[in-house]
Parts: sequence; C-alpha cells; structure tokens
Amino acid sequence: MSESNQALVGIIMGSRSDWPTMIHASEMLTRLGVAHEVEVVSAHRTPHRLTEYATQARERGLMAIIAGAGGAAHLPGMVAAHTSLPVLGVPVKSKTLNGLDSLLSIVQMPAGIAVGTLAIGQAGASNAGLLAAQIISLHDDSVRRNIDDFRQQQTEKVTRGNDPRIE
Ligand code: RP5
Repeated sequence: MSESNQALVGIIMGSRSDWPTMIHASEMLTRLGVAHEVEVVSAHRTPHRLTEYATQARERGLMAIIAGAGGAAHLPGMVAAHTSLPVLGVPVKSKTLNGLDSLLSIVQMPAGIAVGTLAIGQAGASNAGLLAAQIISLHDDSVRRNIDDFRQQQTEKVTRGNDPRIE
C-alpha cells in the first residue's frame, strides 16, 4: 500500500447494485498497493453529492476517479464535467440490454470532456483499477514495481503450463 493511507483513487458507482462489478476495481487496486476509497454517488439520485464529490476530489488528494454505472450511465461524464482529474468509466452490465446501453452512454462523450471507457462488466472494472494504478505509477515507484510483478506472474501462469488439457 502507498506510504500514507491517503486515498489516491476514488471508486464511485451509481448504486449499491453495482458493487459486485466494481469490487473488481477495488481488488485490483488493493493488489497493486494503491490506497483508494469507495462510495455510492448517483448522478440522478444524489446530484448534489456528485457535484460535491467531483469538485472536491483533487483538493482531497485523489489523482484519478473510477466511475461505474449501468443503464443511462451518465455518472462518469457528469463527474468528468466537474473535475480535470482523469475519469475512467466502467459500463455495468444492465438487466435489459446487457450493458450495451451503459457502454454507449459512457463511451460516446462529445469532444472536450474526456472519459476513458473500459469494457463492460468485471473485465472493465478490473482494468479500470489497473489503469488507475498505472496513472499512479507515473510518480510512485512501489506501485510501478507491483504492476511489473503482476505482469510477470501473469506471464508465468501462461508459460508454466501452456497445454490447456492439463490443470
Ligand atoms: C444506475 O442504475 C446504477 O449505476 C445501476 O447500474 C442502475 C440500476 O440501479 P438500481 O436500480 O439497482 O439501484 O444508476
């Protein structure tokens, strides 16, 4: 974990129901030693909290925000509109359209306000954690080493046994 317990990455999501997806962002950050915070902030149910969270994020010491939402997923775009910190959007898989609605809502930002959009669901959440850690690693050598180790282990897993018939 980074030397102080000051959260460097904020993970927010539109609803508690997004947590089973967003936990994968949190787990990745923990694995890579990045202090982070987790909170439910809804663009439409708690619009004032959203504004407060996004406008205060940089002065509170955050360096990146991961925002996950499903359906009409305007949370990442609205957060990005209120801060110049990098915002990573995770489309949560929805019940009716399998997350295609979430993906299109997040990815189709008009030019001028950027949201880095990840894949739908667990892979996207996990990679959002990884990408946020890579941002932190620009000026944190211990996080950079953790990322290098993680990649090394991933490579070893494949090269150790590359016959898929053997467990
Ligand atoms: C979005 O609506 C949330 O991000 C969630 O993915 C979706 C459904 O929310 P709940 O009805 O489960 O609270 O705002």
